[in-house]
Amino acid sequence: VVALSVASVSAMFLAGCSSDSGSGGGSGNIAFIQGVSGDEFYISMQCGIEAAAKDAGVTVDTQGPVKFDPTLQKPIVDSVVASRPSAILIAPTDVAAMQAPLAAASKAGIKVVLVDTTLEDPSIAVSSISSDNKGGGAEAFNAIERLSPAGGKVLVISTDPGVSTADARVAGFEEAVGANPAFDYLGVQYSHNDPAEAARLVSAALAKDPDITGIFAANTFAAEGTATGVRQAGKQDQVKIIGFDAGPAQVKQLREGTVQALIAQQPDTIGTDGVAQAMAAINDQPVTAEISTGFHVITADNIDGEGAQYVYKS
Ligand code: T6T
Repeated sequence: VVALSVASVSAMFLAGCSSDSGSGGGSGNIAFIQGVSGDEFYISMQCGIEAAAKDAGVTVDTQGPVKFDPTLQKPIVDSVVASRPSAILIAPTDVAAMQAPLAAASKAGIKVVLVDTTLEDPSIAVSSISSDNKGGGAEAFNAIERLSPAGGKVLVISTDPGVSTADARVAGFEEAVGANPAFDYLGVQYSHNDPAEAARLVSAALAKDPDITGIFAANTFAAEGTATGVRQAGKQDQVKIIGFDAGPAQVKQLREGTVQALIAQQPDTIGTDGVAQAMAAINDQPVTAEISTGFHVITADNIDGEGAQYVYKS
């Protein structure tokens, strides 16, 4: 067993993971490739992965591109594949662009486990683990419906097309909003995972349609920027915001009352499940092709109770 790399030890320390699990004395090494580095969702997932890897007695090395961008993630995959780990846990940044690099990993005999996002053809992976993204998107609309039963104009701020998770959340929202004629759906706009761009899009949307009643923001960065845009327009009492994810800054916006609900994922569970599937594949044991880890709704009413456990680590 190769010693735990300095990079992953310091990352574990920085991430503030609480892990006192023991070593199971297994063999193998796992590479975790994040969708983007510095994102609390993937930091929390890294905590789950490192704890589970420690239990299994295998090493883990974590890397991520500085932007959620396949042109930056592909070279990381290529160099990791060249280093021949036993398994790669990865959140592909694009359903199409990451297909060939990961097919090459699988062809090289590396067990690929998709964590969070997926591919156009996930059959190259031994297992795919994600939240119920479509269900979470539908729940976001249900929350807006409960907060504004009279209906009105609603907008979606997403990241980029081709990100499977965000696309599924948008699809779930669109299906739900389409079933309620009291709502006027203004469509989806893409913020490229940049909070400043999300804030700009929201400002422009509110200038065009000053009577927007609800906005669904499909991930952390979209949600942070959406809240900023609404606050800058002074419309926080009028516009209900539902954000996907539960990073600390998002929770602050929830507590301040700018955001009404967060659809939280369980990134640590996705990570531990990912390691379990990788270990099963490495040891020629049965794997589960698809695992859903659901979602949880956090509001001001439960953030100090059962909602608190779903807040991401930073
Ligand atoms: O929403 C998560 C993740 O599920 C998605 O695939 C990309 O964005 C996040 O990492 C949040 O920033």
